[in-house]
Amino acid sequence: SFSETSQSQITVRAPTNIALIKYWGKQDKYFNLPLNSSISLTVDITKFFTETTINFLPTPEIIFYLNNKKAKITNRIQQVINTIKIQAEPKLRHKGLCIISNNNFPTAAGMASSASGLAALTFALAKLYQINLTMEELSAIARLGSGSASRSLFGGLVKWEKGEKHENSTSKNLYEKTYWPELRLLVVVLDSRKKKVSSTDAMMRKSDLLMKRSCEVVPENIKSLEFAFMNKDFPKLCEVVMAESDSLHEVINESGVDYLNENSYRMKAMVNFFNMPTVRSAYTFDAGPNVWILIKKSEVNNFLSLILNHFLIQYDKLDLEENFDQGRFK
Ligand code: 2P0
Repeated sequence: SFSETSQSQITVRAPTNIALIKYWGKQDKYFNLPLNSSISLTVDITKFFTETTINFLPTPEIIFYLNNKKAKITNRIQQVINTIKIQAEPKLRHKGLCIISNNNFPTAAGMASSASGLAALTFALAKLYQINLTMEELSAIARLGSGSASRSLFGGLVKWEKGEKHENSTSKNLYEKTYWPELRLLVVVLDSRKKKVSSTDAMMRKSDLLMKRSCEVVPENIKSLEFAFMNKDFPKLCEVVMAESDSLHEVINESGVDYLNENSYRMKAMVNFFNMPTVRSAYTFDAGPNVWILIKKSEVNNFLSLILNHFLIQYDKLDLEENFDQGRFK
């Protein structure tokens, strides 16, 4: 969604997305081409989004504020700006930019802030410089900024085809969100701090397991997920989603990084418990400890009761221990 207040200012909101089939590993670093295709669900734009406002400046500098703090223009952001600017009218190319970007959720904590951020930036720049590109073309440019951003330009279930060059590594919508209206995504924020190892760095660690994942495991999982979606087979969908998340974290762990924390493992155990005897939810983790739960609307309250009870009991215990430490019960 976007609003234009004048020709020299634009405000855009882009939602985040959560990968069910994960992007991990690059075939080309400069163009940010992935090792494998990926599939995601775009999150409701009113819930988790980046809002970006861009103004032209009379002088040629670029000023960037991220979450109310002055931030660095990374090479990747610069690449997005350059790719769009070069297609603009010459009179606009010499102007500077003031970019103000805010996330309404934790930044760089494995909640896909780069996805919504770079999608918003790409769309806003294209509007500001008045260049006419299809959404697929825009998704290729957003990809230069951050791989997962390529998917955030679309709603519903979105597939990013890995492609083999800049022009055909693009995303497209597979199903609108109205196709399966019972689907819900819950997020449990277990740690909102910025992660220690960025996914961009972690995914550069090549291994046999990563190659096996991208060549064999992912293509099979994509087939199963598309089949489950076509048949609206929820248990099957959940099984693929959990297998995908486990496969990703197996590769990540092998490279010496573990993004999950103790509570992430507790959440996995709770989903497994909830899924007995029939599968009715799925966990999925990105490059962070926070868990996303795929579930049907009718089951949301049942699941929330389970986790609230569990964490309340944990919390009670902690509280007692703290009070003991402080000698209050002596
Ligand atoms: C995904 N992730 O498909 C996967 C799953 C994390 C785990 O895309 O280097 O920030 O900017 O292209 O998009 C996170 O990686 O990486 C990511 P870059 P990005 O959503």
